[in-house]
Amino acid sequence: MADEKKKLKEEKVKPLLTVCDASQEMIDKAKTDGVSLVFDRAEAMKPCPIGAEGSCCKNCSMGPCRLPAPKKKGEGEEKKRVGVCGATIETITARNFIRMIAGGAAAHSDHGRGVAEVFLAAAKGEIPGYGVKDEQKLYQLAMDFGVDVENLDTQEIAVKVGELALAEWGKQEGELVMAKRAPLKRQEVWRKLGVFPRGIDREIVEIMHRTHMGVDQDYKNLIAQGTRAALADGWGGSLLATDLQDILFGTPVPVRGSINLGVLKDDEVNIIVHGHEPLLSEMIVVASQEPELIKLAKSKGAKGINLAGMCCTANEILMRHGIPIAGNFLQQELAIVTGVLDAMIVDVQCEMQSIHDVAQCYHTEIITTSPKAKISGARHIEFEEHNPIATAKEIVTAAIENYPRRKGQGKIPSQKCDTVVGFSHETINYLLGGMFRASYKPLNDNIIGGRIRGIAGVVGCNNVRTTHDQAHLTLIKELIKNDVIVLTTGCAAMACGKAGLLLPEAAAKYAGSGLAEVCETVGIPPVLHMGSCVDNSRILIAASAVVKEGGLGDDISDLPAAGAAPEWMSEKAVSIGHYFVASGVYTVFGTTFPTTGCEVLTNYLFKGLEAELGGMWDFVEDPLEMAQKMIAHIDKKRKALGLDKARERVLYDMAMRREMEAV
Ligand code: XCC
Ligand code: SF4
Repeated sequence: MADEKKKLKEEKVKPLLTVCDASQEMIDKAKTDGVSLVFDRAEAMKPCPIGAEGSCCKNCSMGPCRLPAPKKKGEGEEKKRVGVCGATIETITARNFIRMIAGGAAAHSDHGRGVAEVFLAAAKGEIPGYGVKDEQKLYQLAMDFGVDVENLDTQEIAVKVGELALAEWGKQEGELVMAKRAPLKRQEVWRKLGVFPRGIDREIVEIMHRTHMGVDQDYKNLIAQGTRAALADGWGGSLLATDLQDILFGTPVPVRGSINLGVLKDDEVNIIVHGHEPLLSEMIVVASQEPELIKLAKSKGAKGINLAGMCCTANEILMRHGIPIAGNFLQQELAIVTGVLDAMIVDVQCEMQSIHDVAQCYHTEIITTSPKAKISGARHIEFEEHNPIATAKEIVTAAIENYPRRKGQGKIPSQKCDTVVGFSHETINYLLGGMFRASYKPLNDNIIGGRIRGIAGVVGCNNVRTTHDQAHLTLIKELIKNDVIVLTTGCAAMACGKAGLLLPEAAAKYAGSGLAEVCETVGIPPVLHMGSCVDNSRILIAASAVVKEGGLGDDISDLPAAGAAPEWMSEKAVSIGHYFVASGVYTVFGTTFPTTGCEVLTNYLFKGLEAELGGMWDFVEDPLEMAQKMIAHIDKKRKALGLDKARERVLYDMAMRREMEAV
C-alpha cells in the first residue's frame, strides 16, 4: 500500500514535460549533450509555497514577513495574520497582486512608448525605411484624438497623432483617450467606480507608491488602483502599441505561415528573432532578403538566409510577412539545442538568461539589441532607432559570419505545421461582412441564432510548472467542440498553430457542428490568431465592436464571452487578465493563482468584483473543468440575453439534419 502510494507520488512529481514532439526530441538531445534546460532547473528547484500564494512581504527591511496560511482548516484562524508593521494578509496579498499588474502594465506600456517615439520620428521623416503603411487606420486614430483630418496632409496628421499619442503616457489628469473606444456603458462603470485611467505612467507609479511600506492598507482600495493601471495597459499602452504598429508596418490580413522547430534549415544561415517589439524585427526581415547579404551567406557555404521568430515578435512578423515561427516560450533553449541556430536576436521580455549558457554549448551567438535588456556575456549590438536598417544589416552579417562555426551535425526536428494567421479586428470585420459592408452583423447573428455559442479569448504563456502546451490545447479543443469560437494571442496562439488548430480544415475536425458550419461558410479556422500579447487589445476592440453591432446587450459584460490563460507565468498575464476582468469578462487562470494565501482577497477577486465590474477572476487547474466553467458562464450570459431558447432550437435542427443525412 505504502509502496503504491509512493509510486503514485513519484508519478505525480514526474508529469509529461511537453506534448510537443519536436520539443521532446530536443529535450532528449539536450540530455545527451549534457545541457541543462529550464525543465531541469524546475525539477531541481520547487517553487516557494509561501511566495506562490502571495503571502510573503518584502517591501521593507523589517521583514521579509512570511504569513503562511494555517496548515489545517480552523487551526490558528483566530490569530490574525499580520506582518511586523501590522499589515494584514489582505493588504500583503493585494499589494503583491497589484505589483504584478504594475510590472506587466509597465512592460507592455514601455513597449508602446517605444513604438510611439519611433512613430513620431518616422512621421517627421527622420527614419529611413519607416513611414505610414495604413492610412485608413491613421485617420481613425486621428479622429480619436480629435485631429483635424480635413485640412492637414497625411504627414502632418501623423505628426500630430504621434505627439498626442506620446502625451498619453505622461498625462496627469482627465481620461485616457483610447479608453473611449469601450462601450459607453462600460465607461460609465469605470467613472462610477473612479477607476477610469488618467495617464499610463501615472497609474503604474501610483501602484509603486501605494504599495510602499505604510501607505495604502485597504485591500479593496489597492485593487482599485490595480484596476486603473491594468486598464491603462489594455486600453492605453497596449492598444496604442498595436494601433501605431499597424499604421507603421501594416494592419495584418490573413496569411499562411508555418510553425515549430522544423522551420529551421540545415543548409541555410538560421536566424531567430526573439522578444516583443517589431521595431527591429521588421528591418531584420528586410535585411535578410537583401541580395548582397544573401550573396555573403552563399560565400560562406550556406544556401541562403532563413529567418524565423520566437515568442511575441514571431507573432508580429508572421502576421505581417508570413515569416515562420520556430516556437513559443519554452522552446527558446530548444532552438539552440538543434545546433543549427547561427544567431538568436533578442530585444525585450521573456528571454531567459539561460539562453546564453545553452549557447555556450553550441555555436549560437546571442545578440542583445535593447539598451534596456542586456545579458551578461552576450554580444550587444544596439538598435539604432534612427537607422534601423543599418543595425539590422550588421546583425544579419554577424549571423552569417557565425555560420561556418557550426560544430558537427545538428539535428532539426521534422515537425512543422501550416497555419493561417492575421485576424485583426479589421479583417474579421471584412471577412464576415465583405470589403464594402464590413460588419460584425453575421457574427452577432450567428451568436444570437446559436450556431456560435459564444466567444472565448485564450491567451498567455507557457509555464514550466505544467506540461508545455497541454492545457492550451485541451481547453481550446473542448471550447470549439462546444461551438465556442476562440480568439488567441501570444504563446497560446503558437501552441494552437503547432497542433493544426489555426487551419480552416480544423473546423471540420474539431469544432461542433454549429461553429464548423460558420467556419466553413466564411472559410476561417475555429481558432483565430489575433497576434502578440499587446494585441490582446485587438480582442477588446473586437468585443466592443460586437457590442456596438447590437443584439447582444450593451456592455462587454453582457456578451456570452469568457477569457483564460491556462499556462500563464508572466506579470504581463496578470495585467492582461485584470484588464479583461475590469472590462467585464469572466477570466480564468490555470497553474497557480497569486492570491490564494488570502481567502478574503481571493473571494473578492473571484466573486466580489462581479457586482462592481461585471467581470471576475477564477482559478481552475484542470483544463477540461476550466472549459466547463467558461461554457457555464457563456450559457449564463446567453440566458440573461434570452438566447438560451435559440440555441436549443438550432441544436435540434442540426440533429434533425444529421438524421436526414443518415437516411
Ligand atoms: Fe511571454 Fe509574449 Fe507570455 Fe509568451 S505569452 S511567455 S508573456 S511571449 Ni505574451
Ligand atoms: Fe513586513 Fe510590513 Fe515590512 Fe512588509 S512592510 S516586510 S509586512 S514589516
